[in-house]
Amino acid sequence: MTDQSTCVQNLTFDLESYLQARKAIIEKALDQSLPIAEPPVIYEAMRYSLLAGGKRLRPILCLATCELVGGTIEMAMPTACALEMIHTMSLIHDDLPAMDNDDYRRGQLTNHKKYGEDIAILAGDGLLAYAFEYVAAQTQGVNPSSVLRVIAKLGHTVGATGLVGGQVLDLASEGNPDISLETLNYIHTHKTGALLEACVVTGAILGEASEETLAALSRYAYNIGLAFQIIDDILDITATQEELGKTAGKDVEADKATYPRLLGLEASKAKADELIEAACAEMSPYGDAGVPLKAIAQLIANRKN
Ligand code: GRG
Repeated sequence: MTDQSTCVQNLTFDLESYLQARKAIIEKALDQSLPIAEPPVIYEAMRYSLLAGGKRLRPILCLATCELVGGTIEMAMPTACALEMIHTMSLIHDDLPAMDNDDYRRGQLTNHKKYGEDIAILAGDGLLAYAFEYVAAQTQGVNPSSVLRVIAKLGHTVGATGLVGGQVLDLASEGNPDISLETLNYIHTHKTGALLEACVVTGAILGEASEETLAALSRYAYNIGLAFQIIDDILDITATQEELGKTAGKDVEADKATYPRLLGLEASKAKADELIEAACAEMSPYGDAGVPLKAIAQLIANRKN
C-alpha cells in the first residue's frame, strides 16, 4: 500500500488543513478573476462552471511547486487560476452532446443543460482565451521570459499535442474498447496527465526552478497524472453519482477502453499505487519541502471523487 513506503507522511503535516486553506484562497482568487461584464450571459455561464467547486487540485499543485522551489503564492496565483479556467473549459466541452453528453458535473447541471449548447461552447472558448490573457496580464514579480515559457507550455498542453489529441483518441475508443494498453496510456497521459503536468511544471518555472528540478517534477507529474486517470476509471465503476457529482458508469455505457476493462479492478488499483510510489520517490530528495507533493500524490491514490 502507498501509505507504508516512500509516501509515508511527515506526521506534523496536516494535509486536510493545507488543502482547506489553499482551496479558500483559490476560490477567492477565481471569484475575483472574472467579474460580470457585457454581455452578462456569457460571463454568467463562465462563472457558473468556474465557481462550481471541484477539488481545485490543479491550482493547488501549481502553488505547491512554486513554493517548493522557493517562489511565492502571489507569483503563481494568476497561472493557478488560468489552469483552473482551462480545466473548467475542458469539462464544459467534454460534457457537450457531441462528446461525452453528460447532464451533471460538479453536482450541478452541466453548462449546456443550464445555458444551451451555443452558450456552453462559447463559455468554454471564453475561458480558454481568458486563461492566456490572465497569465500574461496579471503575473507579477516574475522574470518575463519565465512568463513566456509558461504561456508556451500552456499552449502545448491544451492543443493537439495534449488535451485535444488525447480527447480525439478517447472519442475514437468509444465502442472500440479493445485497444492496446499503450494507446490507453496515450489517451490518459494526454487527456488528463498533460494538464496536471503543466500545473506542476508551470508553478516551478515561475519560481525559477533549476532544469534538474523541473525534470524531477515532470516525472512526478507523469506518475500522478496517469494514476489520477486510472483512479477515475475505477471510480466510474465503483462510485455513485452522489459521490462523483456526475453520472457514474459512463465508460461502460459508452463501451470505452479503461484500465479496469483491460486489466481488471485489482490490477488497476495496484498500478495506480505503483505510480504514486514512483511519484513520491521523485520528491524524496526534497525532504520536508517535498512533503506536500507526496501527500497530494497519496490523496490521488485514495480519492473517492
Ligand atoms: C483544452 C482546447 C481544449 C479542449 C478540451 C474536451 C477536451 C478537449 C478534453 C477533455 C479533457 C477531460 C475532460 C479530461 C478528463 C480529466 C478529468 C479526470 C477530470 C476530472 O477532474 P477532477 O476530478 O474534477 O479533478 P474537479 O471537478 O474536482 O475539478
